[in-house]
Amino acid sequence: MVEHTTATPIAEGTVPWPEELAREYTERGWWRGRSLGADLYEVADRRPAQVALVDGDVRFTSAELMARADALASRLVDGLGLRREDRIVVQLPNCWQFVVLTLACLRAGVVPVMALPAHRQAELAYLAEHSEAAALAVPGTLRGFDHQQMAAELAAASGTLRHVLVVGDDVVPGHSDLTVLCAPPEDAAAERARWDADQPGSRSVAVFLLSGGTTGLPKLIARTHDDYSYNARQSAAVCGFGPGTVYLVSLPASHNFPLACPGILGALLAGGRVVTLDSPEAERAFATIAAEGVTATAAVPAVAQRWLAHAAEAGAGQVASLEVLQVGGARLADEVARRVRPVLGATLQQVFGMAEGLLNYTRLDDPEDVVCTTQGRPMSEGDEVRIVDPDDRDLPDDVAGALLTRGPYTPRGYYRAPEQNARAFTPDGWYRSGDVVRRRPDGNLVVEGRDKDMINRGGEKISAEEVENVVYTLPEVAQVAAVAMPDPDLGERVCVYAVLEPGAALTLDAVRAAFADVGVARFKWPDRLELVGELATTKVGKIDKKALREDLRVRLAAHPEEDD
Ligand code: OOB
Repeated sequence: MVEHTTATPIAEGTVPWPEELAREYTERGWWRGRSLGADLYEVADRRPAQVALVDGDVRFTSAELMARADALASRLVDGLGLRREDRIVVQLPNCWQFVVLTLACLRAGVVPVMALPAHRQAELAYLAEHSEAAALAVPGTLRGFDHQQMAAELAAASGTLRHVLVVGDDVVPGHSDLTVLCAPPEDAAAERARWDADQPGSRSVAVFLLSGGTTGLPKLIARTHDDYSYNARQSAAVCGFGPGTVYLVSLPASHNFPLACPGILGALLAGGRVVTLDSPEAERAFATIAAEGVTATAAVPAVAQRWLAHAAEAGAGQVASLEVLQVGGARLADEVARRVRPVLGATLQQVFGMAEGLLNYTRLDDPEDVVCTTQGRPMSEGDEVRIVDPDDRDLPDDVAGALLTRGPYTPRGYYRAPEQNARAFTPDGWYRSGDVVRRRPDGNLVVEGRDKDMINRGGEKISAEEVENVVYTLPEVAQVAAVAMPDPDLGERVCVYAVLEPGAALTLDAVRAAFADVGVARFKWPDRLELVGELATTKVGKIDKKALREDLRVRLAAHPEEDD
């Protein structure tokens, strides 16, 4: 049995906005100075009988949803002993329990750490440790993988994890059944009064999001009640969400895009309805859109392409209710963008966003040219954007450069990461996004590429360094570099270049086995291995990834069949 340590207060690891800006953001009404739970109740009180959440046969009105959230908040605190600011790593598929748990955390001031269902031991152990999490929420078994067993092992090895919450049929003794904990309260008014009287502060952390990742391990982004509420509300305004909105969440719900851009929170804060689905697979998504009259949803480009292909084959009759298709997370090709309206009959909205904050949207009434060839413009008057050259000098319109940003929903630093913060943020608080963009004279941004060492595999962000660290665990390997490999479906995949030790041999399967052993999410596993005698370097002796990508382009043209 591991001894449990007391978690560090969150405030010690966060970088707050300067006070004068916080005041300005509040005066301008961007920050409301209250908890997200209060915002949600304000809306729910106006339409308590409105159906707010749908998951298959499960339907909750907004009053029922909030009551369950309050009841769960009390059970987490009274039953499990969680306290304000305790962290809970949430690894759940899209399901109603995810929504109830998230809202319960917002009410009680327990902070969810938004992990992905694809994560495995390596990522979850790190997230639990870095956040000093007291609890972990998992599905029982998902896509043939026993998450409950993994969670039990993680808890046994952790110095902080005291509880495993499970959504599933066979909850093992010692774990808590989250579905049971989500039961309606006996006295909804009393539960509500309790949490109304005891709300988390508006500047306290509402959720921890995961960074897209350029370092060895993902960084945590502390989003406050003030800033995340604004993130969701302003997104909802830009996307025209209202009480008639039926929002389908089929991308992983813990990702910022479907969670709050406007996503689940934006739909609820607009008085609309959320429909959960645990996969964006075209046939099921279309059937759900038809059954529930979905009006808006979010997709990554790879999913949008599959939906277009499905509609081209099966027709778009099932998606007749769909008004807005948001696409973001990775660059959408202009040619694909142009097909969205003719094929699906919905308005395309491009979304260029980041868990770190800044959100750019094309507007629903933008001309076709803007919607199909740009990634939109910042959603808030408070967003500051600079496009700079390598010496941080501002560039004129139409010239591509590095995007820096600050604003009312872009935090000033990662959680407990002073070294990374020194690199990723300027001393005056600008976040270096690592994206290379060009601003058109009309203000819209076009994403031209990036200068960060990340691979964007169909919207899933993979840190090259993290991949390299796993490959380096292999004794056969002397030197390694992970680079993005172009892919028609996913946009990019992972290619690993390796120099082996003298006399050693290595196959792609052996490399992937190492990823399985370490317990790394499958989307990070290399798709291709290139064995070379040496790795090209730059003048200063760093591995020249640009040269490797060019080399890969030539190799792919010559031997495409080696692709796994
Ligand atoms: C979204 O958030 P993250 O944190 O997973 O990834 C952010 C990065 C951006 O810095 C950029 O490199 C890339 O993902 N990205 C795009 C893009 N949207 C995101 N690159 C090109 N075109 C786009 N439309 O991915 C995210 C967060 C909120 C809303 C939407 C996406």
